[in-house]
Amino acid sequence: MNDGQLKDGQPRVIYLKDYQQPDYWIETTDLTFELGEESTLVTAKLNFRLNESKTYNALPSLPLSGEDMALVSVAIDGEVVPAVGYQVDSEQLVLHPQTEAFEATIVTLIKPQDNTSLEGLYKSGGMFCTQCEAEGFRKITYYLDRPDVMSVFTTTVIADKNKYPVLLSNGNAVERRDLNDGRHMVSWNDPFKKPAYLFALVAGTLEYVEDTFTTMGGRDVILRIFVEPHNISKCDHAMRSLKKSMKWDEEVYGREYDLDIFMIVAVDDFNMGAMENKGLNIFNSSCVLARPDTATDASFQRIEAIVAHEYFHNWSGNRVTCRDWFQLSLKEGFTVFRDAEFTADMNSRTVKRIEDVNLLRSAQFIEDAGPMAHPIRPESFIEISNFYTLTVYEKGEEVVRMIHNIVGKAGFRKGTDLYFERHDGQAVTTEDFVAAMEDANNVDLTQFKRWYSQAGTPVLDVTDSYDEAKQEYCLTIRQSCPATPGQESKKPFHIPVAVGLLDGEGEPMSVDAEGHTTTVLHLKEAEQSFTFAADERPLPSLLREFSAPVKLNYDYSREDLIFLMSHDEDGFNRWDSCQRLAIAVLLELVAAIQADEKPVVDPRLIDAFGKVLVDKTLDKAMVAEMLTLPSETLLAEQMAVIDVDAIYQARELVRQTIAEAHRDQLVAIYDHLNSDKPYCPEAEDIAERSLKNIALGYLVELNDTAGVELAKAQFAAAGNMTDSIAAVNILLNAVHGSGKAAAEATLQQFAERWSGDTNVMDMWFSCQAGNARFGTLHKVRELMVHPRFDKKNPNKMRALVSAYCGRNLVNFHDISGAGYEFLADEVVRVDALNPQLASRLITPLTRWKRYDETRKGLMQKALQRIQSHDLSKDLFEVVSKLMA
Ligand code: B3K
Ligand code: ZN
Repeated sequence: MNDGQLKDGQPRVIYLKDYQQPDYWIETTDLTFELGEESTLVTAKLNFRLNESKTYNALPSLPLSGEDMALVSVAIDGEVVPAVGYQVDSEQLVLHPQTEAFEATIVTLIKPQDNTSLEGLYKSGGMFCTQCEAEGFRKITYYLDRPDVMSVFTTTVIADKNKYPVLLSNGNAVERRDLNDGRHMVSWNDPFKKPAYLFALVAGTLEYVEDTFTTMGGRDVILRIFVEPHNISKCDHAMRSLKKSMKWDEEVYGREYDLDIFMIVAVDDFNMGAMENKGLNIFNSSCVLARPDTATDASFQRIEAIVAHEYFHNWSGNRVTCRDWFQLSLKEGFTVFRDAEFTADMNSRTVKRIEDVNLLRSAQFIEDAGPMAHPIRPESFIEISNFYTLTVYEKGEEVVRMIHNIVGKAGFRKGTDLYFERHDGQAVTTEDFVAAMEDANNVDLTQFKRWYSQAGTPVLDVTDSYDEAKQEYCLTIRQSCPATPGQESKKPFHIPVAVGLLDGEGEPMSVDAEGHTTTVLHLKEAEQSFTFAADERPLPSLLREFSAPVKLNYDYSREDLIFLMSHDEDGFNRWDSCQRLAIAVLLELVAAIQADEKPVVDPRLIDAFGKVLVDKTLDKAMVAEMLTLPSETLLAEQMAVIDVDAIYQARELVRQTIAEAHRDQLVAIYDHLNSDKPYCPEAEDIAERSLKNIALGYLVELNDTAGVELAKAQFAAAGNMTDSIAAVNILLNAVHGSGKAAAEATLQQFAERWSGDTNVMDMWFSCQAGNARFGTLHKVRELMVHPRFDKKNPNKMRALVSAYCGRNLVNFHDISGAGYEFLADEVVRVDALNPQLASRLITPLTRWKRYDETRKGLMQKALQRIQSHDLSKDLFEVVSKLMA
C-alpha cells in the first residue's frame, strides 16, 4: 500500500506542466509468459534506443516502472548484469545504459492469482486476463509504462493445455505448438506500434462465436467473441453490434479495421465496462452477454453502445493515442461522441440526446460543482485512475460535440480526416486535435479551448425585450461560471447557443434573412445581446438540442413551458420544458412539506401530463421520457440544503396525483401495449415496453389491487427480462399492502430461476438495494452474505452497495448515520483489495457538505474514520479532496 509516496509520507503529485519526452524509446517488445498456478514467469526482451531529439551530456540512466513483482534477472545485449549494475525498489528498476541502442532482457515473477486489484495480469474465475490502462502494465514487467512510448509487441503465451486451451494476445497469431510437458504455446504479433496500456493477454477454457466482416478495402476480417462455455448462447447481439459499428465507422469517418482478426473476451471480474486493447477487447461480461430472457432493453442498448465505443477506439485512441494521461479526454471525449452519434443513427436521435443530458445533469454537473471538479484536461493528479470521470468522458463528449456544431458535419469530417492522417501512429494532445479542426476549417478556436482548461458548469442568465415600434426582439445572455477547486475566477467561454422563436400560434418564426427557424448564437463575452426581426413578441426556445453543457436560466411562466411542451419543433426542448415544469412544481412541494404546510400539486402539471398521454405528435419513446419525473438526485442538486425525505415525499405525491387523474388513460396505454409478440431489441419495440412499464409503474401508486394484479400477471407471463424485472421493480414500489407479499414472492421465484446466472443475479441484488420501500440497511446486510454474492466482485459491489448508497437516498441518509458507517466500512475493506473500486464506491459521500448539520457531521465522521486508515493512493487522493 501507499506506493509512490514521497519520503514525508505524502503521495507524489504529477503535473501536466512537467511533461517531458522520455530519454529512451522502446522499438520492439518481445514478451514470453509462462503461466502457472503458483507463479507466472515473464521474460521481456526490450529494444531500447536513445531519444535523439533531446540533448545529453552523458547517457542518462533509465528508470523502468514496476510494482508487485520479483526481479529474477537482468541482461543487456545477452550479458547478465550483476546486482550492482542496477537499482531496484518497490516502484522501479533503474538501468545504466552504456550504449545508445541495446536489448535488455528482464525476467520477473508475478502472482496473478493473488492480484485482487484487477489491474495488470490477474485471474477471473479460472481464466487469466489483463487490464493495463492506465498504468497496469507495470504490474506485469518493468517498462516505460507511459502512452508516448509506442512499441511493436510480440507475445508468446505458454500454459497447461488442458486448463488453458485458449491463449490470446494482440494482433495476429503467428505460431502455435504443443510442448512436451503438457503445456502448449501460441505466439502473437501486433504489427502496429502501441503503448503498453493497450497490451492484452487471455488464457482459459473459452468458446467462441465467429463471423466475418469484409472491409471497404475488400479485406476479410475474422470476428470472434470468446466466453465461458455456459454463455455461448448470449453473444449474438454483441456480434451484430460489432458489425454495425465497423460499417458505420467506414461510412461516417472513412475508418477501416486494420488487422486480420478482431476479438472480444467476456470476463466477470472487471473494474470498468470494457477495454479497447488492440485487436483483443476485454469486456465486463455485463457489457457483452445478452439474450432476451436474461438481459433488459437497457442492457441491449448499453451493449451496442459499448461494443461500438471500444471498436471506435481502434482509430480514436489506438492508431492515434494520447501523449500523456492528462490528454485522456482526447481519446475518451472524442470516442464517446462517436458512439453517441452511432447510437443516434441506429435509434432515435432525440431520445439519445435526452438520455445523455439526463446523465450529464444528474451526475456530471454534480461532479463539476463539488470538491472533485476538474477540467476535462486536468492539471495534476496523484492517481490517474481517479480521472476516468464523467467530466473527462461526458463533458469531454460535449466539448467535441460543440466543435462539431461550430464547424458543421462536413467540416468536422474534414477535421477528423486531417487529424487521423497527420497523427497516425503518434501519441498526441488535445491541442493537436483542435489544431486539426482549425486547419481543416480555417476557424480560430483559441477562446473555445478554455473548455479544456476551465472546470465548472457555466450558467447562462437570459433576459429578453421586444420593441413593438421597431419590430425587434432582443435576447441578452450573461454567462458566469462558479469557482472550482484551484480556479477562483474564469474567463468567458465560447458557448454556442442554438435558439428558435415561436409565434403566438406556436409556429416557428424565421430567425435570419434566409428563413431558418434555428440559429446558433456564438456567445463569447460575459454579456452579449442578439437582435432578431420579429413582427410579434415571440416565445424563445433556448439551447436547442442542448447545444452546450451549461445551466440556462430564463424566466418562463408555467404556461410558457406547457406551450413549448406541445409546440416546440425541437424535440429535445419539448422534453426539457416538461422537465423544467416538473422541477418547479416538485421544488414548490418540497418547500411546502418542509414548512409543514399541506402540499398541493399544481393542477397545470397534472393536465400537462394528461396532454402528453394523448399527444399524437409524440412518438412512444418521447412520451415515456416526458412521463419520467426528474430523479431524486437531480432534484437534490437544486436545493441549497438537500432534504432527501421531502424530495421523496414530493415525488411520490406527484406520481400518485398523476395516477389518480389519468388512471383510465394509463390502463388503456398498458392494455394497448401489453402484447406477447416475440422480443426484438429495436427502438420501436423498446419504446413500447418502456411506455407500458411506465404506465404500470403509475398504476401501482394507487391504493388498490388493480396495478398489483397486472404486475403479478406480467411477471408470470413475461417472455423477456425487460418485462420480468420491470414487474419486480413495480411491485417493490406498490403502495397497496398486497404489493409487499407479491414483491417477495416474485423475488423468490426470480432467484430460484436465475441463481446460476451471475449477471441476472446482479439485477436481483440491485433492485432490492436501490428501493426505498424495501432496501433497508438490514436487508442490504442480509444480501451481502447471500450465497450468490461475492464481496470481491465489482459488479456485485455496485449492484448492492452503490445501488443502496447512490439510489436509495432515504435509507442511505437515514438520520441514524448507520448508512454512512456501513459505506465507510465497505470502502476501507475494499481499498485493501481493489483501490480503484474503493475510490468509486465512496462517491455517495462526495456531496456531504450539502446536507443538514446533523447529516453533515455524521458523514464527516465517516470520512474521518476512512482517512485514519493506511489508504491506497486512489482513495487518499479522493478523501483528501473531500476533506479540503
Ligand atoms: N479505456 C477504458 C478505460 C480503462 C480504465 C482503466 N482504469 C474503457 C473505455 O473508455 O473505453
Ligand atoms: Zn473509451
